[in-house]
Amino acid sequence: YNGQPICSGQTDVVVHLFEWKWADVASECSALAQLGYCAVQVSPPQEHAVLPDPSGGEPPYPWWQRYQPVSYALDSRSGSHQEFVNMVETCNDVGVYIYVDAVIQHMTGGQSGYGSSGSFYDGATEDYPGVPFSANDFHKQQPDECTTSSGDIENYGDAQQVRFCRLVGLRDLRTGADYVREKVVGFLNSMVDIGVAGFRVDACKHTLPEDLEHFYTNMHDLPTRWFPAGSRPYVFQEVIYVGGDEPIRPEHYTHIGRVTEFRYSANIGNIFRGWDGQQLSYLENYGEGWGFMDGMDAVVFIDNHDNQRGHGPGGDSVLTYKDDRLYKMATAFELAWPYGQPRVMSSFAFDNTEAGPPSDGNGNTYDVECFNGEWVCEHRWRQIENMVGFHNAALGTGMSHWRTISDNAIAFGREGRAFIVINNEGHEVSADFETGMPDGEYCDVISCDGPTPPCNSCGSVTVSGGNAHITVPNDSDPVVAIHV
Ligand code: AAO
Repeated sequence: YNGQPICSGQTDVVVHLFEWKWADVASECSALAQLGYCAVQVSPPQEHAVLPDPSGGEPPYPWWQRYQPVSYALDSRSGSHQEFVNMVETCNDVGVYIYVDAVIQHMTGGQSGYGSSGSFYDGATEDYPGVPFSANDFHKQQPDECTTSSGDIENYGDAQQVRFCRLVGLRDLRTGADYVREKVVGFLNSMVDIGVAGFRVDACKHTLPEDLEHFYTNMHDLPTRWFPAGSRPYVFQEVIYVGGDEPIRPEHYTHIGRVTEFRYSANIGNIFRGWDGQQLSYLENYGEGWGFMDGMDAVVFIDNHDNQRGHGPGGDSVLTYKDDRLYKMATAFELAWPYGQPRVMSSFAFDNTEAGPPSDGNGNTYDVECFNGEWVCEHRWRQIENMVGFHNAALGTGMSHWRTISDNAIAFGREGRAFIVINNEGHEVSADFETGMPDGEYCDVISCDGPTPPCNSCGSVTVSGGNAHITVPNDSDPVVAIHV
């Protein structure tokens, strides 16, 4: 397999437009193309449970109802089949590709009802006529399958449970069976044929790599309307590992696709917060040097839709839009540092961790309006969107000119393509740097609209003989970043 992300042009940055409607994603794509984003990770597009009254006193229509498939009809809270097709075509036409969040290891919890496309389902009897799936298509409590008395995963230290029991009660598909495989492959191919270029595959820890490999190898080539003949869909897999001694690890999946590197997210929060004895100077070998997977196998992120709200792993250390100053600094590092494929999170604001996206009382999601207090749009914050340009200008080069100014102030370059200084000291930092950059004047892309002079009332850096004097004040954006 080839771990190269499918992108058009010199970029590999993914943005997760979490819970956006298809029509809004479609209208965003030309801006994303301008900014240099490669692809959009979209929320699960298949028919899902609709939960006006979830148990446990949770708010109506929680965001996670979309992780409970009812059928493979492309008709969801984000829009209809036709709106999905329009989005894929509109974005592909401007060279921004769609990566779908594929929920293929399970169906719903134990409740019954009607899905977002009107299909009946009954989790208790494992009946999903919209596919159709029935009881025989799900793992059972029997010696060669699920061995817990609850039928749920109780112990992540037991690989058999993790693969064959239910993840939080979600009906667990027999992904080794021919009929289930045929339906899952059919679902994936229905999207590939529309023009979807890649997949974030959900909950891979709970499926055997050989079953996933079957899905991947049986996908069609990407349509030649947009992609060179013979192009294969791109795949990255969600396998959570932050530490401990679980038997199932991300490295068990890297031979079939990239994998989300949760250690990156977990540790970067501690480093920028200065918790757990961490400091910025330790970033010098961030990546393999920290025991993470090979960077060519990794997808990296500061936060994701789970750990930004206490689902999955992580805890208080995870940085989110709520810690905006540290979040912008950490994201600048992520996009400047040559390790892994970077993903940028784009959130809706929340207080309740279970609440769905901004919507009316019937769970109909509102149109996106960035910065209105409800749609956060981190991917459009100047300090973040401009770092996409930095990332792309430096793509393919290694790290160079590392400098530890002090424990929490660092600088590094990218072999003459770019240079960044990050100051988390709590006071101004001012120093002479060897940057390796071609001589000239550069605008600081953190404070300026773009990299090219004149830098009107924003920061500029003059490089002479490869050297520059750079001052990073202790303000709301204590980062200076320049690139060719
Ligand atoms: C909802 C309700 C449930 C209900 C269920 C069925 O919340 O109460 O039982 O419906 O009716 C999302 C939500 C779930 C929601 C679900 C379905 O997060 O709350 O359930 O939709 O609506 C595991 C999986 C990982 C998964 C993660 C959430 O391995 O794949 O749990 N993420 C994906 C999605 C996620 C989605 C699903 C999967 C399901 O991104 O949004 O769920 O489609 C350990 C393991 C991890 C494990 C966590 C679970 O982590 O390693 O693999 O993730 O536990 O908490 C330390 C350790 C770390 C450990 C962690 C535990 O940090 O180092 O390894 O502690 O906290």
